[in-house]
Amino acid sequence: MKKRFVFLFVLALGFVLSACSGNGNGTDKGSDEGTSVGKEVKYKIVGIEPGAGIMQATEKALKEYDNLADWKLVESSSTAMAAELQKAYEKKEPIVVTGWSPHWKFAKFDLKYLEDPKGIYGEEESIETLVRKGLKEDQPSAYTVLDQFHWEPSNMEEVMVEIHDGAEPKEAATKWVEANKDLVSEWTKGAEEVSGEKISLAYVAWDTEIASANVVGKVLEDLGYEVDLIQLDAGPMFASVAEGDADAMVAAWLPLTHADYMDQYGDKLENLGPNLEGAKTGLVVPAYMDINSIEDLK
Ligand code: PBE
Repeated sequence: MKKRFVFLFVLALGFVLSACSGNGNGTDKGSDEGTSVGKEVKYKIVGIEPGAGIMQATEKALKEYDNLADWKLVESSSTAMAAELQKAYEKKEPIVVTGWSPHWKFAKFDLKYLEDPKGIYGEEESIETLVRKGLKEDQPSAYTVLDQFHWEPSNMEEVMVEIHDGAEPKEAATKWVEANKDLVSEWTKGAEEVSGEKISLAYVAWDTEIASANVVGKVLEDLGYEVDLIQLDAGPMFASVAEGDADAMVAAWLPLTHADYMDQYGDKLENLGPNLEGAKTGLVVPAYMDINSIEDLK
C-alpha cells in the first residue's frame, strides 16, 4: 500500500516538473516530454545575411513545411549566427541555425543537418568561379589561374579553422598557399608572371568565401598582380562581376543556392565551372538535440 502511494507521488512530481521546464532554465531538454523544440527555441531559426541563398531557401521551407507555419527566420550575420551557435553549444541548449559546409563549425562542434524530405535545400552544391566577360583577353594569366583553381572541402576548411582560431584571413591564406605548393602549382600552370597589373575579386563575408577569396588573391599576388578584394553583399557581388566593376568571384553556390542570381546575371558573366564540389546547405542543429528532420521542428 505504502509503496503504491510513493509511486503515485513520484509520478505526480515528475508531471509537475516536466510541465514547468519549458522555459530555458537549464534542465536537460529534448528528453522532457512536456517541452517541444519549438517552445525551447522560441520557434526561431537563427539566420545570416538577408541576401544569402540559404535565407531564401529557408523562407521557402517555412512556407512548405506545415510544421514550420508558426516559425520565423531571424536575420543576422554569419559571424553572429556562429557566435549564437557557440553560446548555445557550450550550455548544451537547443538551437536551430541556417548552416553550410564546408565550415569550421563542423570541426569545432558536433553538429548535424536536419533531413529535408521536401528537398528545399537541394542536394550537393558546387562552388563555381565566375568572371567578367573579356577577362580572358585583358588578363590571360589571371584568367588561367581562375580557370584552374580547384580544391577540396578539406582544403578550404583548413583555412577557415585557422581564421576562426584567430589568424588574419590574409595570414591564414599565405600560410596555406605556402604549405600547399603542389596544388597551387596546378592552378598556376601556364600562367605567366605579370608586373603590377590590377585584378579585383568580389566576395561576401561568409566564412567560406573569406577563405577562398584570400587564397586566390594570394596566388594572384604571388604571380605579380595587385589584387583588390572587394567585400559586398551577395546581390552586388554578382552585379559587380556582371557589370565588369569587379573582375571575378569564386563564390557562386550552384545549382540551387544562387539560382536566382544566376537567372538575373548569368548571361552577362562567364562561368569557369566548379572550384569545389561537395558543398551543402541546410538547417543545422547540435548533435545532442533529439531530432533528425525538419519535420521534427514543432
Ligand atoms: N552560404 C555560404 C551562402 C553561400 C556561401 C551558404 C551562406 C548563401 O547561402 O548564399
